[in-house]
Amino acid sequence: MKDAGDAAKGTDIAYKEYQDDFENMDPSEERAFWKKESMPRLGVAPPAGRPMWHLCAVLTVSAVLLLALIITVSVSNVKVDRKFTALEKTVANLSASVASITSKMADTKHSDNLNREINALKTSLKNTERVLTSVMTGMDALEPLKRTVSELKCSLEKFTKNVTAEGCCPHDWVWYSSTCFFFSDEGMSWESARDHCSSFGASLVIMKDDAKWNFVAKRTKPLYYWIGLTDERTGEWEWVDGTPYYMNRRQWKPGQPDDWTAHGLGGGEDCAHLHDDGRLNDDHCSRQYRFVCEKPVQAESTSG
Ligand code: MBG
Ligand code: CA
Repeated sequence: MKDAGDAAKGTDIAYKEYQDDFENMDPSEERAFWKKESMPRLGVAPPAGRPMWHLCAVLTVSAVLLLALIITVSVSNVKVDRKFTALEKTVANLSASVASITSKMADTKHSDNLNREINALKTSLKNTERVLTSVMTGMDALEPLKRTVSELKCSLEKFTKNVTAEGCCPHDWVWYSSTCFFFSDEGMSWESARDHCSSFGASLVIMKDDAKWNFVAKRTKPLYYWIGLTDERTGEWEWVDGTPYYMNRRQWKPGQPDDWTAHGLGGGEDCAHLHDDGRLNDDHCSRQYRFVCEKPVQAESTSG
């Protein structure tokens, strides 16, 4: 790019002259135009003082850059195309599995559990199709596509072999970035929520980056959910894994945290929850709010 920039800067005049020359040129001389200036040009005198080599250099550099650009775009398109084709094959295979399971199930007695699994698979497939279509219009769609396909794979694995495969999340948990998330429907105090997450081998969610925050908040809005952030232990805000929280006002509702005491519940407000817009408020830890747990994806056997 630097070379092209420098060359272009130095050839503004030459370029203008080229245009003038082109306008006045005899059409039969078009071929001669591409010859080096030093070469004898039959029938026509070389235009005095016109640096044709300069123009040729610019054109050559431009052509090389354009060629490089075309090659780069083509190569990346081929790569993306291959990935799409692979994804499409995966989805087709999964579709076939679902169809076979569904037809087998038609012969046997349906348990509620199996029916739920089948419906989950069907929904996942529909979502995958939708995401595949949207992939064609934007690369941002790749992350949800990856998630949907791997959730689908996990559901099938669990359904056919009755195990939670490695890299899969338990039923009703959501996979994101090598982590499984649980969004409760039930409300409870912050301490009970923390213990509940522990009983799943998980913890209340810890959100140290924006991507994770956005992922979680997208699913909690506009309801209140406890997260793994408290100042109950030391008076300083800290995550449930004991790491300090660095105050970022943009993550809190205006005027929060305020350790409000006028609620009449005793003490102030020591536990943080996601508010209706995905920002935080500190509240009395005894409030009965929903909660978000997280744990890393891992191999795990299911019973029954
Ligand atoms: C409430 C918060 C509460 C406390 C109070 C102070 C309207 O929001 O939920 O925690 O901060 O405001 O007035
Ligand atoms: Ca508050």
